Amino acid sequence: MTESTEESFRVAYDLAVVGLGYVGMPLLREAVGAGLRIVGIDTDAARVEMLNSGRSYIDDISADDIGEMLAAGFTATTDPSLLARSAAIVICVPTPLNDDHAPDLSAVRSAARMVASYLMPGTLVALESTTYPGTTEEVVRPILEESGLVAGRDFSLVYSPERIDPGNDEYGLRNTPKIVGGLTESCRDRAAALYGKIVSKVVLTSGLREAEMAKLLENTYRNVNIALVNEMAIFCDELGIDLWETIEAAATKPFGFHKFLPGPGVGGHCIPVDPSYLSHTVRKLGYAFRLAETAQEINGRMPKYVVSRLQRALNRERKSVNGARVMLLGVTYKSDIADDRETPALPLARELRKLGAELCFADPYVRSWAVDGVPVPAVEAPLQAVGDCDAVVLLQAHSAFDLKAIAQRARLVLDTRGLMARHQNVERL
Ligand code: SAJ
Repeated sequence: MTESTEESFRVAYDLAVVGLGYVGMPLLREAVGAGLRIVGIDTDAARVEMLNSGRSYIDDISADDIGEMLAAGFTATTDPSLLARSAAIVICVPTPLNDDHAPDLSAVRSAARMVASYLMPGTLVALESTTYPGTTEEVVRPILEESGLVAGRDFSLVYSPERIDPGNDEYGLRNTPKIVGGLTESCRDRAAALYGKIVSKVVLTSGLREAEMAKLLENTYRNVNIALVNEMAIFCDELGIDLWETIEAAATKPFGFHKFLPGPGVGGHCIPVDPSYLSHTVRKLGYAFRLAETAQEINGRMPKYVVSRLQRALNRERKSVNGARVMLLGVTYKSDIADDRETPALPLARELRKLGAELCFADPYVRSWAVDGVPVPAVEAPLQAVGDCDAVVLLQAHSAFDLKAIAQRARLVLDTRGLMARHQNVERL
């Protein structure tokens, strides 16, 4: 067989994705929609089984989506050997923080080792996991080159940050510009050709690090600006200034201002995590990324601040937190999604329990919830139950909540989202 025949025989897939989560699955969905031959690899056999039986565990991917993907030839597998038969491999695995709040690249490393075991000449490898500048070249590249192949010569190596916003109905993979940086220009341009089939706009950077840094800038920008309004919420309350109204007024400025709102703390696997990846890199230079670290401290302090505001509100009713029946409305990390990673509801509940509160929660996306292994009673119909509580704390304003009716029936509401009209029983952060 000629080389091209051999190559065409070897290549059964245009795209293999390693990591079938909220990033990998939308990528596969768009790829199969673009007519690409795809395969998904995951180490979690239960996830693989669910996908192959047409079920979804991703907020933004329906069972119908999975069915269409399967009908178009998609399969999920735990067998990494199929990587040897794919022209391109994209790694979409989690990059959390470890217990010391330092970057945890264990999933990236193990995915890279998996890829290296089956890496064939001519393959394009892309990392999409959010990480600190230098990861692709200094961590992933050496692992891949354990295959004996040389990056930039025998295979292409790029970084393209994932920009999936869970629950965002307006912006998805296809209509969000995709940044691509390569080890070499030819690596980059090869990836741009592939991504160009899947997304409407590809944005090229001169190198891997600029692409890695762009994502961290995006999310550190968010974290810092959320911290700004969170810190302002604390002193505006003491100054007797309505910050919510202030922000709405400032947001009328058609340029140079982007609205952020205070809240009970910053959750999710992106915003509270990504800036720490950048701080970690800067500290290698011998000094701190002060703005990012201060923002983390301010945002991390909000759950305790919410407790102090609840204490003050209960005291006005001559009640203490100790023994108070408190309902938490919304325990996920943001409204209208089921993800509860890094949710501020957890430290808040922990603190309230320490003070002796009797907790319950209501969240249409969460059937059962435990804090430090101790279940928190779930309330199916909050409207019927708020009257029996001493206080209700609105944390995530899921659309399913009838906030007006809750405000009318509750004895006391602490609204951390500024969505309820102020009333003698409704206090806003
Ligand atoms: N939050 C506030 N105030 C705000 C905005 C957010 O307290 O003004 C809180 C939320 O309640 C949540 C946390 O911050 O607990 C994160 O919220 P988020 O809206 O940033 O949502 P995420 O974490 O899903 O962030 C994703 C990110 N997407 C990617 O990393 C690809 C982020 O870059 C997006 O900008 C963000 O969605 C978005 O715009 O919704």
